[in-house]
Amino acid sequence: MVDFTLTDEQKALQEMAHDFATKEIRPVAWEYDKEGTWPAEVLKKAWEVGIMNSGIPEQYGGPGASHFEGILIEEELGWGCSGIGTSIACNGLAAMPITIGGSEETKKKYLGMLTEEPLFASFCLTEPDAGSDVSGMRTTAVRKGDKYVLNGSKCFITNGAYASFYTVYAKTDKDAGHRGISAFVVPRDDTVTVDKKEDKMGQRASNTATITFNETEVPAANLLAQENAGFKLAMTTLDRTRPGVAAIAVGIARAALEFAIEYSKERVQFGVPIAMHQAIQFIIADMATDVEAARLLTWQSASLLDQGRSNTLASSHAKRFAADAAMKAATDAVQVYGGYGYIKEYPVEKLMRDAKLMQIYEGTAQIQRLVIARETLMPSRAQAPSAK
Ligand code: COS
Repeated sequence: MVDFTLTDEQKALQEMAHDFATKEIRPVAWEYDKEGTWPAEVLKKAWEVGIMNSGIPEQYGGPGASHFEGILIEEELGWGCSGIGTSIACNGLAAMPITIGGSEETKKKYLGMLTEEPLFASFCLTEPDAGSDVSGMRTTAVRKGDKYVLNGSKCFITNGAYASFYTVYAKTDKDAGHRGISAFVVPRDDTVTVDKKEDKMGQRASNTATITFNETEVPAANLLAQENAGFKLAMTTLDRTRPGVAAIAVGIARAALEFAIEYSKERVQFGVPIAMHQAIQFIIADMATDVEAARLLTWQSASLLDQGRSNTLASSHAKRFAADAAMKAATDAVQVYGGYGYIKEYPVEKLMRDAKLMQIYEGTAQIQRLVIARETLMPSRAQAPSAK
């Protein structure tokens, strides 16, 4: 039997995350958006209540939440503010390659660091000339004795300016395309520079930086999985984290729907609240269906992971559909608000700016469609790389 009912524990977790989003995120979200303020205080509180690093296994000091529990939290964070939600969820992305490919010692050290105090880590894959085309990266890691030396720049790095360590992808064999990439844990030191903080259209509370590694040395033990297995490690990581991105998008779409419902009941035109007009009802009906459908795809993509099954296709379905649903819902919420929707004094223009990023980061809407097309036409037998 398929049952979409949450257990009492899952409901309690969802309520806790909703309560956090209501009390700690919503009251500051629009102000932080305006100023582009990194939400240090909110992040500290999120760490304290255990909704940051929720997926880190218990043996490394984390709450050990399942993937499904993780997305229940992330939908609420996205509902509160996707910029702040992205900042909270960022450690999960950086930690995932360590969880999958780190040695026991590496996991203890670096996953442990994140759970011992409110520290931040960033996932460094994208480069100025290597976005969707991961294998076009130019950052190099050269083995010298018992060390690797890294050189190169990574851009659009979430929490980059505040991270204590980075999970970095670099070429260990320049001529081997995707088979010449390796992944490393790189602690921040003086050779790591923060070159640029981006001034973004939306999700302005999240920090997005360019990070450069200048002759940065790491012990060979910081290699994740095997040498030249980094591309697959990145893909396996993204399969596991895209359900969380989809959940944040569901949260944005739900917020847009709620604002649109509320406003349509207050705003009177032609002598009745605009919610009485079929033109508005149909917009709201489509938003509501999209929220439900996006959530079900998201739940499925996370549940497959918890069952130990491949979710490459499901996570791309979820990420693509939920991101597009968030963009459409936010745009339609602006439409329901009419002229007021376009004004910063009202809440929905922020949602429209925020939603746009959901169609771009962790794999654009087009990359998701590419994965869906490939997986549908030629189902994959791709294997995740193992730990060292
Ligand atoms: N899990 C495990 N292995 C995978 C995989 C997955 N989900 N997807 C691909 N692979 C493997 C393939 O099986 C292939 O293995 P072999 O070397 O054994 O042949 C290898 O990886 C290369 O795969 P592919 O040929 O599909 O690579 P492409 O260069 O065509 O890239 C896309 C595939 C475009 C899907 C990938 O580069 C991608 O996801 N890009 C977007 C990156 C992204 O999301 N960036 C956002 C920044 S992170 S915030």
